[in-house]
Amino acid sequence: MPANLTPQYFEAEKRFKNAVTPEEKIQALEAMLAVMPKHKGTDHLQADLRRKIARISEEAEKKFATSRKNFSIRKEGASQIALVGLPNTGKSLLLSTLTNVIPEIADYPFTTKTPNVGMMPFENIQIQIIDMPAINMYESRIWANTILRNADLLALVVDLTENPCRQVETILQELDKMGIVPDLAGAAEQAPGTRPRKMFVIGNLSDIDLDGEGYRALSEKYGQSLGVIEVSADEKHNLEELKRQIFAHLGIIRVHTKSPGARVDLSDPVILKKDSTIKDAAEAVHKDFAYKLRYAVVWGSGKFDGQRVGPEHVLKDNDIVELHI
Ligand SMILES: Nc1nc2c(ncn2[C@@H]2O[C@H](COP(=O)(O)OP(=O)(O)OP(=O)(O)O)[C@@H](O)[C@H]2O)c(=O)[nH]1
Ligand SMILES: [Mg+2]
Repeated sequence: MPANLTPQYFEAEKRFKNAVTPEEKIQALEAMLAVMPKHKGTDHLQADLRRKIARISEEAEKKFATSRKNFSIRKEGASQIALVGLPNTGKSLLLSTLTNVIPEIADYPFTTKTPNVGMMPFENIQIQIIDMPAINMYESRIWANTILRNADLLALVVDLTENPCRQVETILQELDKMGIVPDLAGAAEQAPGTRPRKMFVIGNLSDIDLDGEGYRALSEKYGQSLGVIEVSADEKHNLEELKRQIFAHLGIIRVHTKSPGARVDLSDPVILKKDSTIKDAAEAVHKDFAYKLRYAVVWGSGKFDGQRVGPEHVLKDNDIVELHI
């Protein structure tokens, strides 16, 4: 099938060839992707462009890392989530209310120039939160490309009073340019070269979405596919529920392992993917444990507490597991 590329595509390609800085190159490649007709005939070309964008970002990141700047943020705690959105939607205020970090917060757009990072306590774990510069901020492209491709969960933060559905669309378009697409259960196969990521929508400023119109529109359009929650960072409305939903979207479980006869420490669980087994838990404790394991005793997901189970037993959140080797 012919690709049928347009004159705009070739213009962007020319800009790419003349580009000097990684930012210019990435922007030109993103423009090529954006104007390219999307059909089977361009699948390979799309994948190729996305790979180039990823490669240039990674190279730039490496170069900066060896000088002084590091564009990736090392994961800490149980999971890493990034707050993504247009300017002035309250990302930085949300970070400061959910963690003990105090970033710059202001009523003018593009306040955040580089990511802010904090740890959010949730029950017996800590979740790392990254407050990103606005997604349409050209200077933060490399940050976005690096961090958003690797975060465990992207929270799309929108202002409920400013056409929130269109904001989600714009964010999804910007992410798509980086090859990042929503990881939807049961979705048709993803385009080649894309990076599926878990995402959900935070509708912020609910304190001024007085008739709830913004939230209603958002839920109707994205409630089923991505999931939507309304909050007010300013009035601290619905933040406890937000924490629970973040945990649920992460798709992780906490498992408390112990050796026979020892007491269980509930404050330091092993973090595993949902539907992990006893074998996975043993492996997470120590590489050798998985094949040395004879059996385990489980409290929580067993038929009864203290049930003896085999390595294939599927665990639930907050299970206590005694590993017998
Ligand atoms: N009424 C109200 N105002 C809010 C809420 N959340 C944030 N704001 C205000 O909105 C403005 C922008 O907040 P920021 O947290 O700086 O927004 P941001 O998304 O980080 O903005 P950028 O860094 O520019 O992308 C500030 O004046 C905040 O006080 C909210 O829930 N309700
Ligand atoms: Mg900010």
